Amino acid sequence: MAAEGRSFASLFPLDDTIVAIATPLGRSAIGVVRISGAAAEKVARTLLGGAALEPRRATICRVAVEGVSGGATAGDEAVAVFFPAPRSYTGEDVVEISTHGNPLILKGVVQRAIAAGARLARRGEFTLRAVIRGKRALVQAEAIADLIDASTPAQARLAFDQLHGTLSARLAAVDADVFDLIAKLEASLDFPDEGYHFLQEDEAATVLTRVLGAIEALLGDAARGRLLREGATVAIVGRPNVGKSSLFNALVGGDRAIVSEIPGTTRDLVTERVDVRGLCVTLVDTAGVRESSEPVEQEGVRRTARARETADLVIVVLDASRGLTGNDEALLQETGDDRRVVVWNKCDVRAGPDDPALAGNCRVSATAGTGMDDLRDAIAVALTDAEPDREAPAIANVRHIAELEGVRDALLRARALAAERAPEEFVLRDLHTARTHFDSLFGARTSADVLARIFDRFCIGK
Ligand SMILES: Nc1nc2c(ncn2[C@@H]2O[C@H](COP(=O)(O)OP(=O)(O)O)[C@@H](O)[C@H]2O)c(=O)[nH]1
Ligand SMILES: [Mg+2]
Repeated sequence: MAAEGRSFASLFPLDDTIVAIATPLGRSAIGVVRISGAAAEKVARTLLGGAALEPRRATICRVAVEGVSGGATAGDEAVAVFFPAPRSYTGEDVVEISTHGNPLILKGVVQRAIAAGARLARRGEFTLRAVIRGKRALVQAEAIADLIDASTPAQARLAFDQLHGTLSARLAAVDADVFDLIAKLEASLDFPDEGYHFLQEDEAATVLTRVLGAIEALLGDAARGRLLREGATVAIVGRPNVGKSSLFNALVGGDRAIVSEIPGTTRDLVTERVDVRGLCVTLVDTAGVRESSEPVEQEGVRRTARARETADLVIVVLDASRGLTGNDEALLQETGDDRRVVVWNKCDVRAGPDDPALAGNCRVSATAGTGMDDLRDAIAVALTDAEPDREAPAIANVRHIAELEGVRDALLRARALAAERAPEEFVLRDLHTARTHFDSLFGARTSADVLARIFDRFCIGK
């Protein structure tokens, strides 16, 4: 890998042995310390009192931890497994030591490993080594970070698809087509008399049209992929007392926001993350929009305006028991250009107006809990412009999208040149540019700085 910014070796040394706690820091039945590198087995033996470790066999042993189980006691019970290279997570020699899941014990084991010659691993360093040793493609490594971060099943599925190479396979097929085309054009260059001899008439343009179709399909689904991966912000807005906080609580499933018959109760923004049909939604309850001379409430109204501007979707709540007021009409007008869902609340008291122009998208009762499923569907559909439960898209990561757009732009130029039968050199230049973008997508030529940023998202021990 060529590093453009800082040198790769200075950022990611590979010749030493690294150690870290692989499980979350906290109390649990079992905690795992992972050691990777040429000296992994030697370091582990030192910790475990010289017990021999057979490859891929769980060995029961004891590990003494200073201040906890040293000296007179024989040490905590542990189970160690040795995975010799290359059949391990990193592709290097790896030893995993499971102990009781107490942070003092786990930190003690790491300390002893360091004393025995290992170095504390940096964030994502195990997975980075897996990429460098050829155990994983870069997009798969990124998927591992996504999988760990996922908080809805749909997010996990998206990461899983990527991890299992669905995306890599689709991209590799496109890359292979481009590579074939390059080979044929280069061959034509080496035998100039033949002109486009190695390509049929219009073959380059035909291949490029097919390839561009595949890329456009991937990019077309990217907005939805990003939404799935990164989630969306949804702001609940409306006049005071229409039941915004009640609706917020009903969607969150708890008494998170204060509900009161006194208008102007909610003054600050209250946010909560909820799973709406697999989408990770950050729901924002806002202060009621009204004129007020009270400074705190005025600030609340200002924050509401800001929340509305930054939200991906607004839920405009109307009070069915009161019907439409002048303030409601103003709010409907203001949010007319926003992505929105209009909700008639308090339909347990009175069904909203019959006028179809005022019907709104949803009728609910926040306190009785009716209509909430329809509301969740409406939110998901409004956010995705589609049925929420469609097959998960393959591309979702901003970095991947940007590289793929680079590929598309270069191929569009190449196709235009090929169509007018420009000299091979010109077409080739754009095809090579496309492959440069593919290379950085796959990690074959990703700069050290980009790698540092990608792996910084990982937890230590991964
Ligand atoms: N009957 C009925 N009352 C509701 C409903 N939703 C909210 N309320 C009542 O309306 C009042 C204002 O509710 P709140 O959620 O604080 O409104 P906000 O000011 O818009 O946040 C409270 O007394 C709620 O109990 C509903 O669906 N039906
Ligand atoms: Mg409120």
